[in-house]
Amino acid sequence: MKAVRSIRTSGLALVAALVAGVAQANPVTWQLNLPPGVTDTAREIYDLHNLVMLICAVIGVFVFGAMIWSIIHHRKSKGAVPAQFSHNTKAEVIWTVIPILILIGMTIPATKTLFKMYDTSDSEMTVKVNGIQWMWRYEYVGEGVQFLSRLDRSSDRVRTLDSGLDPNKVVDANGNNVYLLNVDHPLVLPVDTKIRFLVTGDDVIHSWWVPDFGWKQDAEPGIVSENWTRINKPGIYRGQCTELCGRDHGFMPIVVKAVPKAEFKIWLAQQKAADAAANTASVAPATANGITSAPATPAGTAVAQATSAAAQALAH
Ligand SMILES: [Cu+2]
Repeated sequence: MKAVRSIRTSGLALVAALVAGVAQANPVTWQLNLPPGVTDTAREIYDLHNLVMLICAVIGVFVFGAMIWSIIHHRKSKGAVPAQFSHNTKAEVIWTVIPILILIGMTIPATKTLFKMYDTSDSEMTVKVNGIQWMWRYEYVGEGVQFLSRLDRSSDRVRTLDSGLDPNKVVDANGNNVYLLNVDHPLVLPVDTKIRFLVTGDDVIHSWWVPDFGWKQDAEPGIVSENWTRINKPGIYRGQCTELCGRDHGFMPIVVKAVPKAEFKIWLAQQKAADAAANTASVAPATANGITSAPATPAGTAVAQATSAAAQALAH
């Protein structure tokens, strides 16, 4: 009885995990299916996968069903005698034509999705992604904003050889383990915006992959590859470099923070102001005693000004 109850409990836990897998954007323990993702592309791939899986399952049931039925009903002990013919043109035409039709049937929706995935026209903004051993550089093309995104310090300290620190203790505010998952500067993107990506590499081949977006793109030195995404809901989406790119390949995670459009505008303005303030500070002439003569615009003030300007622009 106890065993039955424990089986039932673990069964329920598995079902709960599977349902959670459908509802949650990021991978969960015991997730068996693809993530449905947060972009139309990802959703289409998910639906295609389910469709093809269903077709495969029906074919599997039919083929194995016919086989098992034949084995049982036409066995030697029942007096079955095998047919002696070696060729049957009609049968061969049927079992060649039917699979071809099934394959063509699957190709049509798959090709439609592929065409859509490669169509970067009418993009509203462009982000350049540059893979570097072992971090990412993101540039908001035309905005003058760019930064490096690398493994966060808490994971970096733990992963250092002989650190003696416990990876299980790298947790976020909710107690979830985020070892090797967080970065210092996530890529911030607006939702409901067609974003074009230009992906390239600085040194060796890397690959930029966020499963919830539904695609991955190799980042190759000397080649700029295009891709695009339109994120449907705000959230934190994680990914990894998926090309074995050297010693620290496993230590260059990707974090995308998708925010509402208005919030993104404010964030971008803050970045510009902070960059401008940093530039002003760095070019300010120094006096003989090493103290800057003209105080640079304090970064905080510049950020506040830009934020209120952006907020005003949004209010109109
Ligand atoms: Cu890499």
